Amino acid sequence: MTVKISHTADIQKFFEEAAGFGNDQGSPRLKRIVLRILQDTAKIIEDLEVTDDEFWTAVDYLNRLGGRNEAGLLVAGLGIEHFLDLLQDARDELAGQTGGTPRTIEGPLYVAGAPIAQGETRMDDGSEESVATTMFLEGQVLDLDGKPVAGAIVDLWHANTKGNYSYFDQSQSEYNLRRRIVTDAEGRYRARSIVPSGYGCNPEGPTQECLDQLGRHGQRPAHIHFFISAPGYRHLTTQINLSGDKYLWDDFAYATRDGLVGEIAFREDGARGVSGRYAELEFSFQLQKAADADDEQRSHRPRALQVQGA
Ligand code: MBD
Ligand code: FE
Repeated sequence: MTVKISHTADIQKFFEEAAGFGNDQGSPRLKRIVLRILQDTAKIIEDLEVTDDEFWTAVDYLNRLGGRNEAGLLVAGLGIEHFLDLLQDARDELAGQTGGTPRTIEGPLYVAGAPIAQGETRMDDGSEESVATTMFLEGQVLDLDGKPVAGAIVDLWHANTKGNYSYFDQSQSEYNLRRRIVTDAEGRYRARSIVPSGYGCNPEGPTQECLDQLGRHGQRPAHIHFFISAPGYRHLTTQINLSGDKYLWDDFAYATRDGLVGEIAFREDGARGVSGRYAELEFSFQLQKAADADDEQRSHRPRALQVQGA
């Protein structure tokens, strides 16, 4: 028989005490959230008859998840980060703040402080020259009327041919495949880089361990991340997910969306001054007007910052 006690006055009073409602110190906001976590955790334990062994397995899992720095990866894989996008989309719809390039998740692998270039740059350090396909990526930043936004910052990052990101992959050079490009007078940005491979969760890590239990893979299609910002415009966090990838519509992090598929074209005509096969990808972004100064900023999510020379 299922025993339930968490709804009783005694237990509710106990959780309120544990959440700090018996004192006037600390943060009322956090107290409210922690109380709800305690109440809902207790309900899950009761309703699903979670055993003590299951509970302590979960506690150990959280320790291992944090120890491997994978909390941000798990929330992406469980679709919570995508849910935040869907929730913001619904809020925007209600507020009439619509149009332009869709947002999609940032993911856990951004590093702040990438080198800044005017108009165009090269992103790769040449270390994969023998295995990578050179990619020419370009496009414009536009407003909702299709007018160019000059001086916008296109902050972009992507994986190498192994699906790994510099900084998190210590074998890569500092800021490899990470740049900020300031758009020119026509709102244009240009990058020479390499075609990225899709990302796969570490098969030995706690995120993949959970996904295995859910019968799911931990793969993402090849993709390129973007933060796009300009004075007077709403900050945009988005990605281009590459056409032709097996995982394009089977992304473990649910980031691929209509309007965010990049049609990558492979050529071999020598036109770009590279010998052999290379790729072209054109993708333009449309920004909404910012409602206020805060709208121009990305979220305050804690992010990695490369320490120069470290
Ligand atoms: C990635 O490269 C990524 O973009 C996300 C969302 C999760 C894991 C790795
Ligand atoms: Fe990524």
